[in-house]
Amino acid sequence: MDVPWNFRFGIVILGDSAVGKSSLLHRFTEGTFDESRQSPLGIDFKVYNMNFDPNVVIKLLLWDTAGQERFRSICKSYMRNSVGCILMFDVSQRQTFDRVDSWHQEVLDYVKPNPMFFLLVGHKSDLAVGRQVRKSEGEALAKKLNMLAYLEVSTKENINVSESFETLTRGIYNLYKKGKVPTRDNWQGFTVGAAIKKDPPVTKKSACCNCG
Ligand SMILES: Nc1nc2c(ncn2[C@@H]2O[C@H](COP(=O)(O)OP(=O)(O)O)[C@@H](O)[C@H]2O)c(=O)[nH]1
Ligand SMILES: [Mg+2]
Repeated sequence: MDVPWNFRFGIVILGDSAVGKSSLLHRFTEGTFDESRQSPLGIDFKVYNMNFDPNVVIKLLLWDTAGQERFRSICKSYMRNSVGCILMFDVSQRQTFDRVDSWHQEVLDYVKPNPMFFLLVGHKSDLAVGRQVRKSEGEALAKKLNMLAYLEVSTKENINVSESFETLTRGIYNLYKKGKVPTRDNWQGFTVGAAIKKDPPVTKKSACCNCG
């Protein structure tokens, strides 16, 4: 059933192959983790309705992309239709962390002039013994790249899974309320629902606050 929504955000999940992108999305939308599950090749797509504040429904269009080079060209159109990105690395594989900078730059170059807001995820935080990246390094990188936040996540142990999607969604929504997210008719990344367009409560509220 198609639930009425107030906002629609495109969210893309990126990062090197095997960092756990498909597992994270599957855990979030289906609630399960299966170590023997095969990752989909190419693109997987899920819809999730998130309830915010009273009466705000944000419809998330979630794109899972395979990290392999040969799928890059497909990924690009999904980047273009997204406003948010969960950029993931594996805390037990240093090289996936070292690649975050270039993923970030590549995405920004590609989506220009549209914005993209990032959440950095240090994944597989359950692997305490094999850890190669410290939490403080993840935090510092997210800060350096001006991302919304850094979270350490374990899909396996269900730690910070829903928090990841909520943190990114709420971050973007709050920026929208501050007027920092452009809405463009020809851009699918961030869409305001018809009811809100007619009667924008956010603008009215802030105008009222200013005069008080
Ligand atoms: N230890 C651990 N392994 C995980 C976790 N999430 C996924 N994996 C494993 O990491 C491998 C790659 O996961 P997958 O979701 O296919 O990665 P993708 O290529 O980025 O989509 C699989 O063997 C998963 O079972 C996690 O939170 N902890
Ligand atoms: Mg995958």
